[in-house]
Amino acid sequence: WAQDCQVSNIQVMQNFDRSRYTGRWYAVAKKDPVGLFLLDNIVAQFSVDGSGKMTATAQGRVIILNNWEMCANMFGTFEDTPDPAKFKMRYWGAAAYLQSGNDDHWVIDTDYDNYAIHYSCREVDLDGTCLDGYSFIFSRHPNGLRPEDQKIVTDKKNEICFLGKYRRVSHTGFC
Ligand code: ODT
Repeated sequence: WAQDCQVSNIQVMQNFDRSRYTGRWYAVAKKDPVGLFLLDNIVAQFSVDGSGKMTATAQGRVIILNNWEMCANMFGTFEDTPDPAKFKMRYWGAAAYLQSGNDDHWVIDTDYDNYAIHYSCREVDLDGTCLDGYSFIFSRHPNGLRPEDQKIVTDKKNEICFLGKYRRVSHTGFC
């Protein structure tokens, strides 16, 4: 079928359940945005607070000021939208020199127990496709995706028009 790659047509997780999404997720692959920030050893931890709002922390290796390598401690709060799988993520670092911002945060697909596919388009082009975006493939397992989840993830990478643009995210114990 012909893919139009319109950001507004991207299908997200149906009936997303934020409570089942809580806990630890290991990034196993990443499609970088312009001016990438998190390099590798990326782990995210999602929570739902007493009022039902989703929050998260993340760690990852970064290089700041061109050659200073460190482990970034990041925080995010998620603003709900009419679609339960689409959020606005406000994020900032434990230190002021770390990146901060406000990005879309869409959950494309997850089985909650093994894999999750995240998507964020930062800049939509005039033709409605994504000009600058990033995406994480998350696993509950630090060593990667189970073989049975790989086809699902590949199909979704294709659907969000990022197939072939991912790199593997290594976990070496740096963070
Ligand atoms: O690394 C990049 O190049 C862009 C990503 C920067 C955003 C990192 C902010 C993380 C804030 C804490 C939230 C954790 C949730 C992580 C889930 C998906 C990735 C944003």
